[in-house]
Amino acid sequence: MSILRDDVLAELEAQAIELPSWAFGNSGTRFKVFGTAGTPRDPYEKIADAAQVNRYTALAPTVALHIPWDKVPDYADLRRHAESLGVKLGTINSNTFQEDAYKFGSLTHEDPKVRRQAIDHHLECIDIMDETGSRDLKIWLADGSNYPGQADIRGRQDRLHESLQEIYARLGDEQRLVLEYKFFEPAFYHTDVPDWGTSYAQTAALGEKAMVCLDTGHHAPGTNIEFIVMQLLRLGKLGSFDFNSRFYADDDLIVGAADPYQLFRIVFEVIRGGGLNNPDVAFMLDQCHNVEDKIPGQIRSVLNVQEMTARALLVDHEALRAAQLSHDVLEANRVFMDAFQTDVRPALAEWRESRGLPADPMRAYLDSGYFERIADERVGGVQASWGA
Ligand code: LRH
Ligand code: MN
Ligand code: MN
Repeated sequence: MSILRDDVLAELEAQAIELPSWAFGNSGTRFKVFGTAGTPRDPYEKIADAAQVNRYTALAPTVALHIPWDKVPDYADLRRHAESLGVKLGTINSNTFQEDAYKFGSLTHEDPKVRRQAIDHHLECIDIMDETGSRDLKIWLADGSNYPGQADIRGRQDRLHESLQEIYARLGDEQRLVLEYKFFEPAFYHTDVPDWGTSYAQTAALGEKAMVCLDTGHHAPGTNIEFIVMQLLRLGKLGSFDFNSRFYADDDLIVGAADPYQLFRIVFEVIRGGGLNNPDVAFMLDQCHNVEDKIPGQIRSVLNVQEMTARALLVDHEALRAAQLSHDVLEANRVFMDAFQTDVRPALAEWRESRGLPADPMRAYLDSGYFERIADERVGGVQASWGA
């Protein structure tokens, strides 16, 4: 008998993790971006690579786009391309952080002309969503300032609200806006949406179709992220995750690589709060593979999430609750740790095979010859990179 009960397997079978198109392009630090063989040259090739991840894991049925990085002349055609490869287009990410006009802000800018440009960009993103069939518009703003006194931080909140209101008004009935927060970078003194409280306040002021996006790499070291997850789920405002892991700042490393226990604790609160396989909560990756191969990096990522979900589903809630009620501190902690320390890998491998999937998706991909083929075929043209 497998250690994974049928109810656990049913949850795992329904699990879906969205991949970021930009994870397949080249990325790096401000010091160097290393090129790699076979790197996609356009959004079509990025989606083809993302489809490989889904093919071997059945965990990644959608791909998020970033505009303008993934700008194409015909989004309906891009959608058909994705669907022909067994995946769908997901969240549309706006981008107001790479144009000179936005040096001092976008949706919060003092100058109405710049705000107009930024709002129009978001309206264009919603037009794209109509064509791609996407539900979510994800907004992350680089807006902020570097020096105390440089900006009217209060006025910027008011302008942010006004700008968001105009964008919100354009959303269709089935569409949503998710507002991502980040405590610093690129601004080093203040950021206009630095924390979940600000994102909550701004989205609550808009209405039900506006939710918070929690990027796991966007908190100060030591932050209890699972507490935020619990609170946002309680408030019905957790719209999506950007999963990644970090050692220092916004490192965008493979989820579960730096602190698997933290990922376990986050997923535990997701389950506790009814967020697992809940259509209101989107699970996305937001990662960059600077030195490792990209498709295997994404395969490892979705498997890490699956593995930690399986472990979190194994927590014996009855025993945990009993220990909590009797204030048996050590027993409660033992029950929790017991699930975390369970090795679910053999049971997951067996279960995959029973569903016609490879027991080891990474091995199956590496043996498939796909990488050798794209390394051969994708010569000429310009490799896609984070930011292009
Ligand atoms: C900002 C961020 C945001 C962007 C992405 C490329 O740090 O997390 O989600 O869209 O990186
Ligand atoms: Mn993010
Ligand atoms: Mn980030």
